[in-house]
Amino acid sequence: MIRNLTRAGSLFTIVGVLAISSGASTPASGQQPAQIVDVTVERFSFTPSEIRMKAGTPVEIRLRSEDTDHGFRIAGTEINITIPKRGRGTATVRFQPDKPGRYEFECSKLCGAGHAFMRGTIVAE
Ligand SMILES: [Cu+2]
Repeated sequence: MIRNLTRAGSLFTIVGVLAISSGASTPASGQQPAQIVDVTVERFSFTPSEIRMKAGTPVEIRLRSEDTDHGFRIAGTEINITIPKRGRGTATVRFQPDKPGRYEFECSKLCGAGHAFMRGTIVAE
């Protein structure tokens, strides 16, 4: 499998879904470089399930499924995207909370018996 990713994070190749949504994020031009976090998604977990970041600095969360379609929803925000099934690419979310706090996320697509346990936390410090 060919991957074409730059370390800087400003350029990346995505096969599949690109979703950018955050109440706090700025327009595409003049964005701060984001902290990149790769998350593996599978029945019934997100790995890592805890993401640590600095408030005010954007984080770019790249979600890749190891099995079926999943969802990624951050409670209290408008972020809610579908993660395509294995082999269909990566879903990317940019998130930039202004204030320190804990932001809970969960799978938003019914994926089986353990669906309700697919949760995690973003800790903005
Ligand atoms: Cu699910």
